[in-house]
Amino acid sequence: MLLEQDAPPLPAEEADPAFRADVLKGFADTRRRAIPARWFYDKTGSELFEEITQLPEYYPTRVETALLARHSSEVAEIAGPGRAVVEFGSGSSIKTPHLLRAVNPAAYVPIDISGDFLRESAAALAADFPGVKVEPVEADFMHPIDLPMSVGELPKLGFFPGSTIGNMIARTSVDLLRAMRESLGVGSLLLIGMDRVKDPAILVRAYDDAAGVTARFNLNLLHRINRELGGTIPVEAFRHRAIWNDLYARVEMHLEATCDVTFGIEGASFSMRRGETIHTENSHKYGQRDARLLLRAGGWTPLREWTDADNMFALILAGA
Ligand code: AVJ
Repeated sequence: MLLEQDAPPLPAEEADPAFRADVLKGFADTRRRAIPARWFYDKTGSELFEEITQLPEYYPTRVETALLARHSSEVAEIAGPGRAVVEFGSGSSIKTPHLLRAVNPAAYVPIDISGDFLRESAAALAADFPGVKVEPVEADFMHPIDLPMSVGELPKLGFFPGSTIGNMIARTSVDLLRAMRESLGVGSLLLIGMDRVKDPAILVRAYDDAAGVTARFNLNLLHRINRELGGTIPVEAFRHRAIWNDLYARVEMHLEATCDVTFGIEGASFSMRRGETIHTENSHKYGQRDARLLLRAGGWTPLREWTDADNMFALILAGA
């Protein structure tokens, strides 16, 4: 059982200034309160996300891992030997061994914003793949990245699994794809996972599971604000909501006030009426043609794609 009670707040100087800025700005816009999804992933949030990936309703991780196990050898045939595999937002790198085993790259460059996680999983992979030079880079992959000198000459295979691109609105996704093209260079490949548009009932269940794990994941953001920013948010006055927004083809997660509430965050006071929400995440879904168009808009040419029998999830290989 994970503990999410509010531990004593961190002294203000230890709080991440970017977190503070996003939260204060997010609560101040009373027309549309929103906090970027990246702030879900403190230690508890990362553990809860791992739990989400095991849920019966949350199909993306299972389906994508099966697709990788099944089709990595075809990726390897196209990529050829001696590439540098560059993984964006590697996190725990759980899906990577399938790809590395098949592609047998010269180097593996995991990029992640969270250094601790990054070094741990990089060390584990280095031990399992002694022939592969592992060069972790601690960086925010939303910006173009200078890759380590040692992989400069190698042709690249970018790897962006997990439908992470789904968290971004279209304009940001295109910016990211273009930044990746710049980081990896002409002649590189990109293997990307995207979640498909499907029956909204299946989608909503994947983000509102019966065991309530996703609800805890969402509500943990409020605990985190209380912990790290000295907030006084009454977390029990909020409930998790997952809705399908058909116009934008995305699942949205919100935190809804179940009664009128007033609370403080770092000296500022905020009020919400019952029924008002904080928008905490978008998870965009892509049809086959949507996915191809998005890639081309970002400067990538779709080369091959693989999907499961039920067309739940797609792995797409594109070239720059
Ligand atoms: C990690 C962004 C791919 O959108 O499916 C899972 C995050 N949020 N359940 C997703 C998430 C709630 C996940 N991504």
